[in-house]
Amino acid sequence: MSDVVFPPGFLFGAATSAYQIEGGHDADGKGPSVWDRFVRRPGRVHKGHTGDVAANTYPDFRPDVAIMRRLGLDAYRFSVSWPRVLPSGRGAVNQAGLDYYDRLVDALLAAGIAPFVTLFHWDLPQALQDEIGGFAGRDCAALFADYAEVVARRLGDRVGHWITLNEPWVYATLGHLRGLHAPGRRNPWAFLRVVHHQLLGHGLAAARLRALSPAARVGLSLNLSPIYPATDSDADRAAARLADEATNRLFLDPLCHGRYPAALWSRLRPFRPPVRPDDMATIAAPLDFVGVNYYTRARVRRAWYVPFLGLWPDGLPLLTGEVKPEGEGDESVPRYSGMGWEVYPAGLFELLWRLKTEYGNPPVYVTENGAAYPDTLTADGRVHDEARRAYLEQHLAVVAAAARAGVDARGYFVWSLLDNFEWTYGYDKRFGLVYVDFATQRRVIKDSGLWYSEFIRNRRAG
Ligand code: IFM
Repeated sequence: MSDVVFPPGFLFGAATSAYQIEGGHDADGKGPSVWDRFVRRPGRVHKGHTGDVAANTYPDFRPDVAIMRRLGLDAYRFSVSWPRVLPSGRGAVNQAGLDYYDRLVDALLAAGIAPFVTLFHWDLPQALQDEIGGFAGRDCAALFADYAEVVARRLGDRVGHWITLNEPWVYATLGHLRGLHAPGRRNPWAFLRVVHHQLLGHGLAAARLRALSPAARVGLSLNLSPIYPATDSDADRAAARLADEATNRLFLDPLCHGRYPAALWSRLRPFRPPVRPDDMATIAAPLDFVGVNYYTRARVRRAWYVPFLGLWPDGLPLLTGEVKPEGEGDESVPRYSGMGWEVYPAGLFELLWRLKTEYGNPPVYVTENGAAYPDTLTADGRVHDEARRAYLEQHLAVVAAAARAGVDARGYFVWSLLDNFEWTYGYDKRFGLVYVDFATQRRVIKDSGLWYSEFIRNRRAG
C-alpha cells in the first residue's frame, strides 16, 4: 500500500454519532430524542438494547481523544445531539449540553484533530415529533436552521466543516416509510415530506452557517450506493433505474440540479409534498462538499411490492427486490460483511466518478466507510480483525485511484472510531477501529485500528 498516493492535504479520520456513542441520555438537562422513545418500544431493537449508556463518551471523552491522537487521525467526525442542546427542540438552550461539545472541540484541536460536526444524525427531539410531526412538518426545517445557528454561535469560531444532515434517505425511508427506525412511521405522505423538509432544513441551515462564519465549509452526508439490475431483462433494468432515483438521485438531483428526479416524481404524484416556489433554490445553493457514506452496492429486480394497503405504485422497488449476487469478486476478504452487505470496493469508484461526471465534480469527503464483523477479544488481548483491515485497505486504494483520475477527493473517515449502538441491531454489530467492552467500557484498539494508524503515518512520511 505504500504506492497508494493521496492528494496533498487529504484528511484521514474516523466518524461516530451522538446517539450511538454518548450515553448520558437524560444527563444534565438533555431532552429525549425520537430514538430514546423508539428503543423502548418492545421488539424494535435487538434484545431491547438502548443508547442510554452506549460507549459512554458523554461523561468523559478524553480517553477517546487520546486514542484518536494515538491513531494519528487528522480529523474526527461526530454529531451534536439536538435535544442535548435544545431539550424541547427549540427555545431554551441547555448550556450544559452545549458546553460538552465546546470542550470536545477544544480537546480535539489541542490534539491536532480537525472537528467535522454533523448537526443531525437522526436523534430528533421527541418534543418536535410530538408537536409538529418532526420533519414531516414544514416548520421543522426552519427550527433545524435555528438549532444550527445556536450550535454555530458557540462552536463556529473553531469548527471549519459542517455536515448538516446524515443520510436523509435513511431517516426518511427507514423512519417514515418502513417503520424500522425512529420514529417508526409507515406513511408514504410523511416519507416524502420528510425528504423535502430535511433538504429544505439543510438549505436554510447552510445559509445560516455561512452567514455566521463565512469561512465555514458546509455539506451533508448521503448514503449512496450503485444500483445494478439483477438480470439483463428490461424489467430489472427499469427497476434499477427507478431504485437509483429513489435512493441516490432523490437527494443528489435536488441538491445539485435543483429538481427531483422526473420519473420517480411523476410516479409518486399522489404522495408528493407541497413544494413552494423558492424551496428548490434554497436546497440547491452550492455545496462546499458532498459527504459520501459508502458500504456496498445493491442489485434489484422488478418487485410487485404493495406494503401499505395497496398505497404504493406498482413496481416501486425501493430495494425490496434486492438480491445477492453470487460467484464474483476478490475472495481475499469475505464476500459479505457481518451486516450481510456485499464487499464491493469498485462501487465506491463508480460513485465518486459519477459525482465528477454528472454532478459537477464537487469536493468530496468519504464521510463513512467500514464494515461490521463479529469481533472477539482473544487471549492475547487483541482483536484480529483481518477482514476489516482488508476492507479498509481496498476502499482506501479506490479513493486514491479516484483522486488520481480527477475526482476532487479531500478526505476519508472510517465508520466507526468505536464499536457502538448499531440502531436496530443494538450492540450486536461492531464497526469500530476500537473494540468496546460494553460491560466495563474498556477500549482495545483492533488490528485494523493499528493498521490504519500505520497507514496514516506512512502517508505522512511519504
Ligand atoms: O451506524 C450507521 C451510521 O449511523 C449511519 N451510516 C451507516 C452506519 C452503519 O450501518
